[in-house]
Amino acid sequence: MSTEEGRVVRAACGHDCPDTCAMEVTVRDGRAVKLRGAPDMPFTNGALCTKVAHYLERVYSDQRLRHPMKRVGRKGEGRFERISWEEALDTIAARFGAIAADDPRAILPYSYAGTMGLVQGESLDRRFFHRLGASFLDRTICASAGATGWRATVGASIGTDPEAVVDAKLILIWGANPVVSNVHGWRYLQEAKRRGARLVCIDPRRSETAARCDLHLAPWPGTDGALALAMMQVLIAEDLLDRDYIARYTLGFAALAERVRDFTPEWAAPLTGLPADAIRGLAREYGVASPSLIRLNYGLNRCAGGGMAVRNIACLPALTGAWRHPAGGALLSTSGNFPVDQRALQRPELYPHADGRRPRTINMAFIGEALLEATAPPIRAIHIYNANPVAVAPDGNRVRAGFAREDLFCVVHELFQTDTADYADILLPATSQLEHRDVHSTYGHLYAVANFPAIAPLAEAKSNTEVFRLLAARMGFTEPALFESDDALAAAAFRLSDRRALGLGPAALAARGWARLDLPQRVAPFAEGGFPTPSGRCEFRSSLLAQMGLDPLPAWHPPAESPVSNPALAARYPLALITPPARNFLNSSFANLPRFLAGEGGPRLQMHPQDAAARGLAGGERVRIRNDRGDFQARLEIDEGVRPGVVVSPSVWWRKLSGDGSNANAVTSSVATDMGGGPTFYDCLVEVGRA
Ligand SMILES: Nc1nc2c(c(=O)[nH]1)N[C@H]1C(S)=C(S)[C@@H](COP(=O)(O)OP(=O)(O)OC[C@H]3O[C@@H](n4cnc5c(=O)[nH]c(N)nc54)[C@H](O)[C@@H]3O)O[C@H]1N2
Ligand SMILES: Nc1nc2c(c(=O)[nH]1)N[C@H]1C(S)=C(S)[C@@H](COP(=O)(O)OP(=O)(O)OC[C@H]3O[C@@H](n4cnc5c(=O)[nH]c(N)nc54)[C@H](O)[C@@H]3O)O[C@H]1N2
Ligand SMILES: [Mo]
Repeated sequence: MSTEEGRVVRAACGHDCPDTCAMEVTVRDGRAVKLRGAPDMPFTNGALCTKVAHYLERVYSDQRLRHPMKRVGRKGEGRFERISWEEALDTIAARFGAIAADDPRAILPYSYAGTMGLVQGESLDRRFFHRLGASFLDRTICASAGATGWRATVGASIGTDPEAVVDAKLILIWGANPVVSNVHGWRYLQEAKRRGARLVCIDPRRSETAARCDLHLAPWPGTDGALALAMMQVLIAEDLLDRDYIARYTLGFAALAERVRDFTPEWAAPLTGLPADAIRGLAREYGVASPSLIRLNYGLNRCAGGGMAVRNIACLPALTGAWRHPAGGALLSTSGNFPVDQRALQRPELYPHADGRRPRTINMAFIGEALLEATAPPIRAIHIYNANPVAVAPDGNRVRAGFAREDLFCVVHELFQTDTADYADILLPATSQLEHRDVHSTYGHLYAVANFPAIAPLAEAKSNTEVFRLLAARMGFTEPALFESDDALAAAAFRLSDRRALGLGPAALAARGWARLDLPQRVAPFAEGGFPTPSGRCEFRSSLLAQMGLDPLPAWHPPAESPVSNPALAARYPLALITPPARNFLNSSFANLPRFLAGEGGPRLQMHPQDAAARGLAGGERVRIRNDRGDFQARLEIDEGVRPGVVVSPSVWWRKLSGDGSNANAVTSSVATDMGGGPTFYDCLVEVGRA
């Protein structure tokens, strides 16, 4: 396509966000001059968020890494010297080769969702590390607790069609902040509101979303599981049920009824900090409204009971039969609708199972511990791409200590010199989304989106796939799978034999840049059961959890750190800290660029006036937030919208740009969630004082 302004290239926003926008890039004389949301893509609807609307500032930032470098200073100091790609690749191949000769499991790939693309995110990189026999990485840092709780109940990451929600009459927005973290999804929720839906937000603070809802309930963090149990108790005790739906399409109702009998609103009130009447009122409203929708999100899975909380909530629409309606039910993620061909992309058979070694898996959420404590074998080399663990991983001071190990060989492949990049031995320049090929599924809607390179790689930047192809050659590997082109990888991304992928072939995607899954419009996925669980039913009694040795029934898993569950700790650190995404950042991405730093203005801590008065603190003061794990500083904002006892610090700041060399993850803990081995970012007691 071409206009008088230049050539128009189809692209996808690569960032970790449920909206996965389709974009159009206008290119003139080899330079991207304009970028906009694709007007023809229904979910994107021609609009981009506050960050990606300015994506060209990121692409052409003078902070971009332009050539490979090697470390000349101490680890973490961030002093580097330019080298050639030849030298960089030779150095990496030599080190990886020597370590692999001993035990390849001492090498660890570390990546997350810097780009969500199936090609640049999870294809050749996996093939390369499989062939090498490196340790596996369990990618748990965001969603694994909630995803497991959801899977145990519903079967797969499938829920209400986000475009169908406009006809809902009651919407519970639960542990989600779509105004900030799912803006395009928010448009549909707003449309529902315009058509008369009542919106209820369940969030410990009056978030940007809560402020726009009809009702805001502010529970203590990490107690949503108790709230959902009490709602079930009311629904069952007051017979606000769809008995026909329960009989036909669910498993274990009698056991569930028995289980929740004592979980009354009066039981949940002191745990959640919500009045029993408010809980009962919510349950009654939920029990009669139709269609009713729960938009939950991963905000509520970042606590010790996060898996069970999501599981308990996921039971609710099966009790009321809300799944019968296209606009009803619940939505956590849509990713399970996409027939992504992971075996074809990642080629697990390249792993040298014949060498007699047991594969070893490292949990990314606890990388600090792994670097400091893993034995058999210790981690001797780490290759980081699509991630910034020194800023985003919990218990950050331990993470830093792990990366500071002089004997650790650290490769970082990045667009920018992040906190993590400062610890690199070899630092490689990466391409932006406009400079490489990709194809995307998503977790927030039902469209696949293609990404074509609009411009040539800047300076000496190379894409992830290109680096792994070059490294494979340097290592002397010869398997053709290690050298496939990006187009070939993109073509392998979806199982085209799956009827849902009818329109996702490479030619179809290239033609328009995006395509909807071949599902009926406004589909109600579980209107007639068909849950992708082992029983085919919504499992109140979960066979998956039984198999994992966990309680097969909904249960109460308290937070690790709260006044009720840990009074001794709360005596020293009485405030619960949550650190949700800042509107101007995307995790730690964008948090180095002038526009977005100015937008945030500096690290902030929001506190209820009552808590501030008790500490003699005033708005605007610089405060220190601390616990036994560490501390960080922020400017205090007095905010009536925060639940007393809770403090909020929008995140994730780069440590080196925060003013005190620290950030919120200096205090977050390395306790794991009840399911899925996830981190517990929002399960964190602190005390706050003047800096
Ligand atoms: N602008 C922007 N958008 C983003 C991101 C970003 O960093 N910036 N990050 C992206 C990523 S990786 C993800 S995973 C998603 C995250 O987006 P969401 O899944 O929406 O999760 P959070 O923003 O972490 O939390 C949502 C809300 O949950 C609240 N919350 C915290 N603890 C609890 C709790 O225990 N119970 C309840 N009920 N609520 C709680 C928080 O105050 C917050 O307002 O957003 C994506 N979109
Ligand atoms: N305290 C606190 N901590 C959190 C959270 C929180 O809410 N509070 N949220 C957590 C969540 S939900 C998540 S998902 C994680 C996110 O953690 P990460 O996935 O590590 O996300 P980012 O911090 O955005 O870092 C991604 C990096 O990848 C780089 N990148 C982008 N594209 C490419 C590419 O094509 N190639 C290469 N080589 N690099 C690329 C970017 O420049 C960026 O520096 O953070 C978690 N940390
Ligand atoms: Mo995330």
